[in-house]
Amino acid sequence: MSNMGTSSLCEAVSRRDFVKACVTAAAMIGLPFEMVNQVMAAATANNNPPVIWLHFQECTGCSESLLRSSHPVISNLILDMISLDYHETLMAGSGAQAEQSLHDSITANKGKYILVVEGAIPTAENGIYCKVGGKTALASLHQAAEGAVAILCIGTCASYGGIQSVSPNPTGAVGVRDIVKDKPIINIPGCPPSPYNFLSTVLYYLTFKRLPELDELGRPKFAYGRKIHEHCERRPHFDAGRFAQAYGDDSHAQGYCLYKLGCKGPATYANCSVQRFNDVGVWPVSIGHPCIGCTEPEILFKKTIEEKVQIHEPTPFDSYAPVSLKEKGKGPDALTTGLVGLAAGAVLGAGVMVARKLPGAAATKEKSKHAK
Ligand code: FSX
Ligand code: SF4
Ligand code: F3S
Repeated sequence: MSNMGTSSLCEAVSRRDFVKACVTAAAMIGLPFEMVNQVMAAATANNNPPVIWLHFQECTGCSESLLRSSHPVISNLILDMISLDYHETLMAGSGAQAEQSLHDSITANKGKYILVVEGAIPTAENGIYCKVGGKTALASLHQAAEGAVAILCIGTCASYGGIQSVSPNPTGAVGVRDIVKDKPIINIPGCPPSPYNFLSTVLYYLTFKRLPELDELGRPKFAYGRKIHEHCERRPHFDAGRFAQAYGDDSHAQGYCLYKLGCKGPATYANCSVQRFNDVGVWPVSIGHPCIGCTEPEILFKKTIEEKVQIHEPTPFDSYAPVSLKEKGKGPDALTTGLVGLAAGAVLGAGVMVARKLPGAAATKEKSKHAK
């Protein structure tokens, strides 16, 4: 379906953009610059691992943000590096034809394919709350997991159950790790997750032929090893005790810390404050909304937006960059705060900066090449 190979990869993504995306991914993984060539070689090796991608209880936002985005570099790279044999949202086939395709892919690639799961799995009443082709999600997962070399859970739903698993959880929704116990599982949480976290994980696997180091929640440490609070552009306000008190008031307009509005940044492990989203360098906190902890199974939808999280490290880092304060208004304005964050983001986010300049139409055009 998507074995386009090196030449077509270069057609889909300019050499310059390809190199920048690989440099960004390599930096995210924490590799030295000298290893970028190795990452690029792996990305163009034309050794695409077969991938079966299943959808269960979810909103499809994970696929949407990854593939139908204005960052064609990421979507093209991902689709060209893997051989996407089955994906219910992207494939043109349906009904019995799609079922046959899934069966054939599992049989032909037994023991070789990567299973990507998007969405939670309902377990109540033998899983009757989510069926595809007359088969429960539970049965489909068991069947597809059996021949997989590894399972990649994209999104918080597949990783931990997500919004479906919130009490009273009528369908008994859980994440993959609660059902499959005998396969390596990598969780890429976020609702939806950063496309770069998915891209970097795939690149890591292709480059080193092994899985990245994971934390106790099964997340790649390179992407989820730090709290977003550590690199937040509003952190100087937090350290100085300047907090937004209400949405839209002066303290909010000044760009003050959102902790008192319920920001979960001090307890949320993710790289949003560095990697950022949407090709325009924004993330929830930069546009004035508290982080809701969407990568954390015990926070997302389980704590209300205004609920405050415990702070374990209130002391500021000695190395934290100073921000000069304006006398009037007793603090930097929102633009200054944003620029500080953008400067930090630019270090690791060069690829995002490049990607946002690319025409969005290319992604949609390219996608049709990959669908059956
Ligand atoms: Fe869940 Fe993904 Fe949230 Fe939606 O498919 S992680 S509800 S953004 O999209 O699974
Ligand atoms: Fe940023 Fe939230 Fe931490 Fe405040 S509490 S510094 S807004 S992450
Ligand atoms: Fe999610 Fe918080 Fe990042 S809500 S997108 S982890 S800023």
